[in-house]
Amino acid sequence: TVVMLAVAALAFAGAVTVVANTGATPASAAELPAAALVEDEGADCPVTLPGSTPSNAKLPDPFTRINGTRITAKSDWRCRRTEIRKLAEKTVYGEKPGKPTTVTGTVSSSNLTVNVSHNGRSSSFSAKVELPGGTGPFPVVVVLGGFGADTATIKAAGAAVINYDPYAVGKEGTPRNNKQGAFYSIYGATSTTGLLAAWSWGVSRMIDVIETSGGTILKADAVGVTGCSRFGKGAFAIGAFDQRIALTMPIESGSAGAPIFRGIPGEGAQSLSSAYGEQPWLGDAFGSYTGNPNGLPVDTHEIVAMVAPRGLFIMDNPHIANLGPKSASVAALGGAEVYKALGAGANITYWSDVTDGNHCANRAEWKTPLQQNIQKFLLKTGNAAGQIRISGKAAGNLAQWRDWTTPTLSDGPGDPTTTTTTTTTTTTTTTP
Ligand code: MCU
Repeated sequence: TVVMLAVAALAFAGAVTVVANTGATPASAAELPAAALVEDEGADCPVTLPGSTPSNAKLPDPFTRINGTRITAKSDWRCRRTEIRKLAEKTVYGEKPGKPTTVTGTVSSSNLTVNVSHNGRSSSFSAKVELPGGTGPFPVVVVLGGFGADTATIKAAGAAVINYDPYAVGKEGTPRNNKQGAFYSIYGATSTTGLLAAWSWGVSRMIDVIETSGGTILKADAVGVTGCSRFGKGAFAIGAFDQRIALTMPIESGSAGAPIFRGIPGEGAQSLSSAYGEQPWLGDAFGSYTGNPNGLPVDTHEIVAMVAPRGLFIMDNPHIANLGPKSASVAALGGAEVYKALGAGANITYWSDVTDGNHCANRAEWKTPLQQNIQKFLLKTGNAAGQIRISGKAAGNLAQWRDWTTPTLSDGPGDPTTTTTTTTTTTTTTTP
């Protein structure tokens, strides 16, 4: 079934653009794409990064490979996504290393511990666990920081909460050449990887522990992540960089979060140099792009696309231009094109249609979509379609930002570079 409602784009300020997403709506919850079983499904994809990329004032085409060819099949997305991941690591976030040699830990009804060792170095961190009512094992939402996320609604919906202190893994307030925290104890204080990728690595290691914990308390295949503001930047990167995460829910993330880098200067959001300089959230390599976002080979619509086809619920505040809500809406609309091409248009929600202008306020408007997203992607009891609800106060226009079209991707085998399956059947008939 394809749901296609008309776009009500009203021209006066304060209008809300509501789009019922157009991707094929799965007929039943059983057809929903599950989160992947591994952190990176494209780990084996060969990627040769270009030495340089031409300047581009528009958003890079998510469907065009580094070698200039366009993907034609849904199955081609796996390795195209890996290209985007590698480009994003190289220019935006810094490298997020895979699973270390040893990861051990424990899960109890009140606490989760992680011990990591790699190349002769080791580190540990822990996080408080809160269970909802009822009997486990429970889906779980990793909540970064202590504010902005509606943990009461999350628990009422039936999911557990892990209170993750990202600073234990990547501290703020340190200079770039002396980064601290459990990540940097392993990879070094001069690692060029930024805090968002380090926080991301921390969540991946918590999922490693949940996977090996016996599965009686928390479910490793029903993990969500959320956080507001700087922790919204974190939630966004965390969901993009681990395909085991079933539901990604950044809130009011601002510059270095959802907003397209290319739109930030024009919108008057927190400048790229301010966000880069305030904390080492982004990788050190981003320093070359703060005055030249057009030089980036990726933009955040492709970070949205890295989450596809998994559940994504981006919450934003249209009342604070410093957060770049227009630019965030463009990222959502651009990334939604990849969701649609994958037949998962109903799995993304962008919602900036809210009244309270306070940053990280607890908002009545988000309670129902929050519950619906938890039911759909974590509990697997619901199947509500995603929604694009962009406040007319901060509505970006994707058409202005792209010069590419969205392909119809086939369900069949992809290009030979990504799929090589040859079946030869020989039938021998012997006549007696
Ligand atoms: C929106 O996130 C950040 C913002 O980028 C910073 O400039 C400001 O200092 O803090 C915001 C935040 O995390 O607020 C809680």
